[in-house]
Amino acid sequence: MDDCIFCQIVAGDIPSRTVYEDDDVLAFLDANPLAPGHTLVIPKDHHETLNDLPEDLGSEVMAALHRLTPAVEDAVDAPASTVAFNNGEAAGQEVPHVHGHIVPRFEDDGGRTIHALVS
Ligand code: D5M
Repeated sequence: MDDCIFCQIVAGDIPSRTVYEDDDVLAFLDANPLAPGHTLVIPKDHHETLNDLPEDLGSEVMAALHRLTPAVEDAVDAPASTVAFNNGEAAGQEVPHVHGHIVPRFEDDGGRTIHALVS
């Protein structure tokens, strides 16, 4: 999709800070982080929401989230993280290309980050 910002990142037309990449999945740092290490995990192919995502590709995204979540936590010394998808515009999804958020969480963050993610 030419006008999709995440497709442009996949194509290398917009810079991003890559965290992980394989044939099907890309992970990069969020440009507007809710916490240090806030990472987005996307399928390289364009699908707007989880509802549109083929099951096998959803499994690839989930496998990447599973591997990356502890690595991101370790990288920023976070004891926990919020892992979530805003799925559809009414749910707060601003970029219409499926993406999972890994938001590192800290003992003293007061739960603010999850409220921002779902607002
Ligand atoms: O989250 C969309 C997220 O995408 C939001 O946290 C900012 C992030 N974003 C937007 N543009 C970029 C670029 N160019 N690089 C990295 N991150 C970006 P949503 O769940 O759709 O509200």
